Amino acid sequence: MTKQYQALSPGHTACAGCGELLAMRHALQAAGPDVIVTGATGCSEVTTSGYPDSSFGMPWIHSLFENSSSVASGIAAALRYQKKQDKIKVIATGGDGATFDIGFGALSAMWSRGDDILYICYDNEAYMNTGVQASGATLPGTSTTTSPSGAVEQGNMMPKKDMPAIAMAHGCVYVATASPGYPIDIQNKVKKALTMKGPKYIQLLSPCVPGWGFSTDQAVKLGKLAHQTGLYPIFEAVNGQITSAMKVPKPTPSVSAYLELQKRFKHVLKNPQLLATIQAIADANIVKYGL
Ligand SMILES: Cc1ncc(C[n+]2csc(CCOP(=O)(O)OP(=O)(O)O)c2C)c(N)n1
Ligand SMILES: [Mg+2]
Repeated sequence: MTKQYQALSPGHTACAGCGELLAMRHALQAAGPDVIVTGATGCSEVTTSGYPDSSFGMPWIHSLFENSSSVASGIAAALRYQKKQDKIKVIATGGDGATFDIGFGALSAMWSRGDDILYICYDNEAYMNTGVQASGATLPGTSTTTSPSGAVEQGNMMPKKDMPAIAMAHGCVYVATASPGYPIDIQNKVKKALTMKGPKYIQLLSPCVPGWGFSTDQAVKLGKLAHQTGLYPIFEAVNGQITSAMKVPKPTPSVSAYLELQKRFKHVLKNPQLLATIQAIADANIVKYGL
C-alpha cells in the first residue's frame, strides 16, 4: 500500500471547525511535498508546531512574527546556490496581522527583489492568536477586542487594506484570492502559482470560530457567503491584469446573509447606516471585478 502524502496531519490543536487550518490544508496539500514552507507566528503556527511535534509533512520553519518573507528569501537564495531552485519551491505563509501589518516591510522587500516565492496569507481579518485585535485586514464595523462596538464607536473605523492590489502594484506575477468555501479553487490557484517564476501572492479567507463568533459547522458556508455577497471577491490576476473572477449568484444575496451568522457583526444589523456602508463595499466589488 502506498502511503499517501499528508501536508497537514490530524492531531494539531486548532479549534474545532477552524477555517484557517482548512484553507491551509487545501493549499499545502496542492503544493505537494517538494516545497519548503516558512510560517509566521500566529494560529497556523501555534496549533501545529508545539515543540517537539509538527503536523507538517514538508520541511516547515517557524520564523518570527514579522519575517516569514525574509526567512523564505534566505532559503530561496540557498536553493539557488545549490542549483535546486527548479526542484524545490519556497512558500512563505502568515496570518493577516503578519502580512498586512507587522511583516509588511519584509514582504514588500521580498516582492521588490522579485524572489521566486509564493506568499500565502491566511486572512481571518484580525489578530486571532492573541485574542481578536483589529488588524489592517479587519472590515469596517467589525467588533474586535480593540474596536468593540458600544455607545461611542460601532466597531472598527478603518478600511480593510487592499493587499491584492498592493501585491499587484509590486509587480507580483500572480495574485489571487480564494476561500475554503471552494477547495478545488484554492488547490488550482496554488498549483498554477507554483508553475510561475517570480513573486506570487495568494490570500485565503479563513473563517475563525471564536474570533468571528459562529458555530463550528459554518466555516465552509461562510467561505461561500463571503464570496456570494460580493464582500470577498475571488479572482486572479496575472502580471497585474485581472484574468478571472468568480461570478456571484443573481439575484445576489445581501451582505446581511453573511453578517447575521457572526457575532462580530451583531450590532451592524441594528444600525442601518453601518449596514449600508458594508453593503456599499460589496456592491463596489461587484462592479470593480465584474462579478
Ligand atoms: C513582533 C511581535 N509582535 C507581537 C507578537 C504577538 N503575536 C503573536 S501571534 C499574534 C497574532 C497573529 O495574528 P495573525 O497574523 O492575523 O494570525 P492569526 O493568529 O490570526 O492566524 C501576535 C500579535 C509577536 N509574537 N511578535
Ligand atoms: Mg489573523
